[in-house]
Amino acid sequence: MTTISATGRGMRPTLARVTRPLRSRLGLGVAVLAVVAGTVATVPGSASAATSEGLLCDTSATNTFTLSAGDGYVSTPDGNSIYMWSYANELKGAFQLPGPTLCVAQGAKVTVILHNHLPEASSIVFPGQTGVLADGNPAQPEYTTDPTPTLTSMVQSAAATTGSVTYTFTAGTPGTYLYKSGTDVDKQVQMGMFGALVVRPSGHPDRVNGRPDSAFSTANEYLFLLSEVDPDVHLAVERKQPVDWSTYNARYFMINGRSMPDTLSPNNASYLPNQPYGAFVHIKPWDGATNPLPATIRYLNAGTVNYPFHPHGSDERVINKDGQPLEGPAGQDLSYNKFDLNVAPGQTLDVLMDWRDAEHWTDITNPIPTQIPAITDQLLVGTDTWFSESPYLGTKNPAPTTITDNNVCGEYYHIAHSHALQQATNFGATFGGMMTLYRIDPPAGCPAGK
Ligand SMILES: [Cu+2]
Repeated sequence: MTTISATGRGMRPTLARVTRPLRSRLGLGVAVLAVVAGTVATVPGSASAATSEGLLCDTSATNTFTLSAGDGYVSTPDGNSIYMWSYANELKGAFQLPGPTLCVAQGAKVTVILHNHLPEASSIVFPGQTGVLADGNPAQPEYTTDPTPTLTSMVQSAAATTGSVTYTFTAGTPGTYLYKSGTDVDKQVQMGMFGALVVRPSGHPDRVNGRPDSAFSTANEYLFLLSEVDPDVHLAVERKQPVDWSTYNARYFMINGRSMPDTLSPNNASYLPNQPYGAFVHIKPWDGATNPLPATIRYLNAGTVNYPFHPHGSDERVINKDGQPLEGPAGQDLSYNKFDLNVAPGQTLDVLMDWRDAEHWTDITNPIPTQIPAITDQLLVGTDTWFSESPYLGTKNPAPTTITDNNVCGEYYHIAHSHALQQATNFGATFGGMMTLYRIDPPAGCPAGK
C-alpha cells in the first residue's frame, strides 16, 4: 500500500502502473513455461485493448459453447506462477481462470460440449439446472465396475486426454450459477475447474430475476467468483504426485482468478494473459443520479470455506440465493440489506447496490447517517490517501494548495474484501488476496480518461 503514489490521475491507474512491470516480466515467464509444457500456443489478451470493466459474457446465438478442459499457469501478485486446470472457450483457444462466464436467457436450450485434454477423466456439473442430459442420456453418476462400486464422477465424464461429452439443458430460473467439475471434485475444483453461468430473464436482460424490482443498471454489472489456492496441491498435480489433503492450507485467495492488487486491473490486461476478468467495481452515473438504478454484483463461492465478503461504506441488497429469488409464496419481497455477505461454499448470491447523492438527501431518506467530513479531513498531506471517508456521491470542492489529491473528479474509493483477514493476503502478506476497490463517480460523471 505504501507504494501508491498520488499522481493526480486516480488510484487505480497508479496501482496498475506499479504492478505492470512485474506482471509483464512474469507474463513472459508464464508464456515460456506454458510453451515448454506444451499447453498454450498463444498469449491471449495481448492483442486486445485492456480497458473494459465489469462482467464479461461469453454468448452464443445458438447457446452452444465448446469448453476445453486443459492446463496452464496463472500469476499471483507476489511473483508466483501457479499450475492450474480450467475450462477455456475453444473458439478463443486460450487457457483461462476461471472458466468463461456463460450468459444465456431463461428457457434457452443450452449445449455445452466438453473436450477433455487433461490427463484424467473430467466432466461438468450444472448445479441448479434440471433435466440435464449427457450425450442425450439423463445425467447420472459414474461408478467403478469392481464388486464394491465407488463413485468416480457425479455426472458422465469425458475420458482422459481426448474424451468428449455433450451436456444439454434448458436454462432455468434467472440468476447466477456455478458450473464445475463433477469428477474427483475436491482435486479438480481446487485445480480451477469452475466458472459462472448467468441466466437472464427472457426479454429482460436488465433484471437479475423475474421481478421488476430486480432491475439494474446494465453498465454496472459485476462478477465476484471467489476461490482459493493451496500451491502445494498444484505443485503435486503438476509433478504427477499424490495430493496430501491432510496438510491442505490455502495461501492464495482470488476474485475471478486474480488476487489484490491484480483484481483492480481491467479485463484482458495483457500482463495477466490467463486471468482475463477484473474485479474492479466502477459505479458510474446513471440516468437521473438522485434515483438511479442499482448496480448488481454476482457472488459465487467455488472454494471450501465461507467467504465473509463486504464492501466498506454500504450495504448490499441480497435478492437471489443459488439462482432463486428471495420472495414468499405470494411474491412477497423477502430481499434484505446486509453489510457482510457470508458466501457459503457452492453458494451464489445476487445483490443490488446503490449509492446516493448526499447533497439531495435528508436525514429521513439517508439510510446510513454518515456526516460528510470537512474537506481537510478527506485528504492527506503528502503522497498517500486511501479513501474519502464518505460513502456518498458528492461534489468535488477545491482542495487547499498544500494538499496532494488523488481524487481527480469527485469520485470515491472504498475497499471491499473478505473479512476473514487471512483471505485478504497473498501467501500471508496483507493487503492482498480476496480484495478489491469500489470506485463511485459523482453524479455529473468524470471526464473521459479519468
Ligand atoms: Cu473491511
